[in-house]
Amino acid sequence: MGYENAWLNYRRLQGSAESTYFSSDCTDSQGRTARTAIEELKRAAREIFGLDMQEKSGTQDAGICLKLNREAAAGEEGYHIYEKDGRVTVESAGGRGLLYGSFALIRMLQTGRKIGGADLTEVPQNPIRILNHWDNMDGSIERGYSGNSFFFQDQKVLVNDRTRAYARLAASVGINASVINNVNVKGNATKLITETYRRELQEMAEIFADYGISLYLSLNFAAPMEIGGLDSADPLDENVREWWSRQMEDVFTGIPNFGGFLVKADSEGRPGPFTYGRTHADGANMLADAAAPYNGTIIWRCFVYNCQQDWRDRKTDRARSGYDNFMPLDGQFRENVVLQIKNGPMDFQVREPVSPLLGGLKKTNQILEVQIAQEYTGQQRHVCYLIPMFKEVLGFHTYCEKEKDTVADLVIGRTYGQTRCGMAAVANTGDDENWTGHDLAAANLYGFGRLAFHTDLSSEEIAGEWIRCTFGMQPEVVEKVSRILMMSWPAYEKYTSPLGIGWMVNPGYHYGPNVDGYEYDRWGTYHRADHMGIGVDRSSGGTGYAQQYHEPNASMYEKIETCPEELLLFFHHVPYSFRLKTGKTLIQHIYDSHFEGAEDVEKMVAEWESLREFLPEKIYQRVLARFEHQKEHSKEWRDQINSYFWRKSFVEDEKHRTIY
Ligand code: GCV
Repeated sequence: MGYENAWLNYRRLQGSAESTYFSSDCTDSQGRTARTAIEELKRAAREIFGLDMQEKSGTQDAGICLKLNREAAAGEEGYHIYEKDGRVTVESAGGRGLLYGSFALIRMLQTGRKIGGADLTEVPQNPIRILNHWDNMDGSIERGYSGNSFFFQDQKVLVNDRTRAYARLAASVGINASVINNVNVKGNATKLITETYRRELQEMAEIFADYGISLYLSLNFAAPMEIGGLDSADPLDENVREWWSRQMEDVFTGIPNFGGFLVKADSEGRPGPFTYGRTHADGANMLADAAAPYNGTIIWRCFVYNCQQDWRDRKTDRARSGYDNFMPLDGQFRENVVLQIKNGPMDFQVREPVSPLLGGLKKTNQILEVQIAQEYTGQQRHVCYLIPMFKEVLGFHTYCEKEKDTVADLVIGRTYGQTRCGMAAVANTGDDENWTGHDLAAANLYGFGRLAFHTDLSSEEIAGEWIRCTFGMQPEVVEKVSRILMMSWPAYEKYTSPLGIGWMVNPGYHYGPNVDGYEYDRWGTYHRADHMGIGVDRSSGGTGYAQQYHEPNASMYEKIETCPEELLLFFHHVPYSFRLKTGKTLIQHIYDSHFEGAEDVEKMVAEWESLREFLPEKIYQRVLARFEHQKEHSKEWRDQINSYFWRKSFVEDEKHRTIY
């Protein structure tokens, strides 16, 4: 399928004074990313001004000069853009910085910022800014809502124009690493580390390297047995260790700019060190030792829990499992291991508390994992701009120290001085023409990159940039699309599962309402509703999960009175008659919230409909079709949930609206 250029869809600027800078460029760097930067500037000159940019050798007479200065204060990935006497300089200590600076310069044009007099320095805060693709070798994507994979098809690795287009998009927002295959590594994906796929992966890695992106792979912990002919994958077995050392040598020396591996072990049926009575530190360290000679990174996921739970058992709590499994190992991991921690303790619900591992672990490298694939947030059929959620997570005070204690401080390495740390997103792309299925879902991909670069950017700023780059600068469009984006996550929460309860979805595919879908299941995901009340008691009298936080968070969550209401039912079992701060009873809040959420969708649709004349018809229609579905589907959510609770509680809606 063809592809569009998403936010890199440059629009013509007629008669703009800025065009004079774009008549010529130069660089004193021989590096490949600087080369890419020059090509990107030329492309922008062509597409925005219709200019054929001339490349000069001297720095004196060029309009834009990319200057490599090993001493530059902005470092290897940061940049300083300044204009003086009609010339623009982009300065950095590294090729990546020159590339990011060039994209920033183009973004200035596309968002209407003046280049004349510019003096802008930006340094990415997170060292690792990585996308995790859950793409399978047959071309399907686990939790993919935008078509098929553009990395794999029919058990083959794809390398084509789209590979470069992807790398461009990712690099333009500062992504510097990408894991291309699913963390559930099975079948031929296990062989991605062997000769079988080496040539294609080399080609892909070369393209990625042009854009400053390191290729990563997910690996199968049982590979020594599945493809190595060994009878064990025990991380302390010498034969196993040697086998991994040989594999790592082949991969790291055979694939240019290879970054390392992502590992899901002992989780949801995947193999891991537990089989051999070993710890996750034993497992991760074995791989880390094998990767160390090449400065390779092992990213080890903390998504480890018992998925064979008995729903009758009220003491076992899935929310506790990340902390229970990994806290005892703090300080035992090698320097090139990074633990990747999902933002919440469960699994990417529309609202969860921040994982207590963030701020719990003090001597271990950490990456925050978020999901921009909208698995539980509308699957890219509903609009749900997730950057405000990520901002809340990043801004959360863990109280792990007296200062520099937010999640952002932790993952950028400000709290404990780590350099292998950062942010990961489960990606939302596929081979759909517009990359993300829902056009507005591209704001999450764009936004993740920008936020990982700069955790201080606000959700509104990011939305504004993305809208201007994607749709242009008409004030109506900027204002209304921004309003839609900003109200979308709260709306989704209101009509699906407010107050932190989560999980009321159809099992397996996780779409659409099903209040008891996961209630009598083995996955540890319960709401415990009865005729009197709802919620999970995670205080000391319940599962004790609230005590995994530092004070004062532990006490805040422990008590109903101080627990933030948006998480009330995550932490407490609450009677329907309980009065919230608004004075409403819990049951009335449930009814109101679902009616309100569905009304919010109608407002969003009306905003979109009023924009028809300002948008390309194709995009307008594409989004409208999704909105029409969302409108109907939000009513389905509203009616099913409200009817369920009315039938359970027998309490009438004070406003006597229709409940079935
Ligand atoms: C890739 C959830 C998803 C799974 C996913 C898993 C994970 O359980 O539903 O599809 O597996 O998370 O993050 O590993």
